[in-house]
Amino acid sequence: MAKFSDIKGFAFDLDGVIADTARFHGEAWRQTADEVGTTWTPELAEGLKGISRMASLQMILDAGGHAEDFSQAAKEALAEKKNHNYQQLISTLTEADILPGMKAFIESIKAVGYTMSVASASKNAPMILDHLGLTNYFVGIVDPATLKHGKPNPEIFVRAADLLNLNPAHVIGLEDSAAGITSINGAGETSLAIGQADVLSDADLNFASTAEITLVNIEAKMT
Ligand code: B16
Ligand code: MG
Repeated sequence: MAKFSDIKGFAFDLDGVIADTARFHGEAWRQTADEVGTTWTPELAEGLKGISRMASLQMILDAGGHAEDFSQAAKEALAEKKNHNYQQLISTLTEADILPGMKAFIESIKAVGYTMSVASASKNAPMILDHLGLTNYFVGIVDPATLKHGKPNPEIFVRAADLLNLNPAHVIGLEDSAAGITSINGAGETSLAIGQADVLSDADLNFASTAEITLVNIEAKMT
């Protein structure tokens, strides 16, 4: 693991790290699972975190043994419907939906002079950051439409370090998903996980909730 004094920037996942939107993705995918006849389980819900829209749909179809039941056009229609339902759920997001402690953490990073970028698999990320009033804190947002591979591939966190103009060794990546932690580790960044330590055991640093994330607490875990 890097030393805290080596750190110069932060690459943030969005859903489940900055905003409490992971539950809205879950709610919308649960409707899709019901529609296609796949049983919704906590394990399926957890495994979908950080996974791109079409790959998530495929996981839901596979979980119910329905991989062969839908044409490509029918799959695209299901994904479109899920996104419509999801956008309805997030349409009322405001600054109050920033996860506990994250606004203060982002402000403290800015005050110290570190840079920040966003590494979200979500095509809705720019709109969500706008709703939350956070867009201007970040030097850039990786556009997931330009990626060859989604999480757990390292590509998105490598690109997030590029946006910061930093070697990944100088970056901490923050994630709430197992796929995202694998992506950060593969990119050569320090991985900071938010959530259950047993599910996210590959992370360099584990925090149970966003409320505990401060520069002081990160430094303490890195020394
Ligand atoms: P969209 P993150 C991910 O965002 C979500 O965790 C995942 O549930 C979602 O399927 C994916 O974005 C794609 O989102 O359908 O809005 O493009 O956690 O990487 O910020
Ligand atoms: Mg996430």
